Amino acid sequence: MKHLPNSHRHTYYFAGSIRGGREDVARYQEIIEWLKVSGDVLTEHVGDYSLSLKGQTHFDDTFIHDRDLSWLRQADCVVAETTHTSLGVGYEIAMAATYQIPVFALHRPDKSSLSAMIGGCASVTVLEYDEVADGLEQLEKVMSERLRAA
Ligand code: 6K6
Repeated sequence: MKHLPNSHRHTYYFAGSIRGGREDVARYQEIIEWLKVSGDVLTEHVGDYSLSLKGQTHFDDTFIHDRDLSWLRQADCVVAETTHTSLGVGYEIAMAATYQIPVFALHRPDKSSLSAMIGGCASVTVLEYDEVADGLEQLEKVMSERLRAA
């Protein structure tokens, strides 16, 4: 698979379900690894198998919320995997829209229906896919059109 040109490294914020359920973590990890070729992923832990639903965390929720929002503000774009519904991911998408940061939402329509509040949001480009390779191909195309090199 091709990747975005390496002339400019982007800063990505990846969003995927944590307390909403970890069933898609392998998929998140694949997407994150692909993003890391062309940029820095601020939220690599979202694809970490050891970050389990009930797992211990060193940080309280206020710290997580404030740190994640400060990362979000630094990102060139948000890449979200929205198939597994998550309040946190929905909130991150809404905040990205508020900060006018583009959001690319990878969604598997045969597994779940995307909320109209995400699908209908002007900041969100929805990429419907099934196999990860197909999703990443669409992502590459849309990111090279939408993210300008610095
Ligand atoms: C760890 C183990 C159980 O809960 C945690 C919380 N730790 C988090 N650490 C970092 N980011 C988080 C955490 N919880 C939520 N987020 C952010 O919200 C991530 O960036 C995800 O994209 C999103 C997931 O939200 P939920 O509602 O599914 O947890």
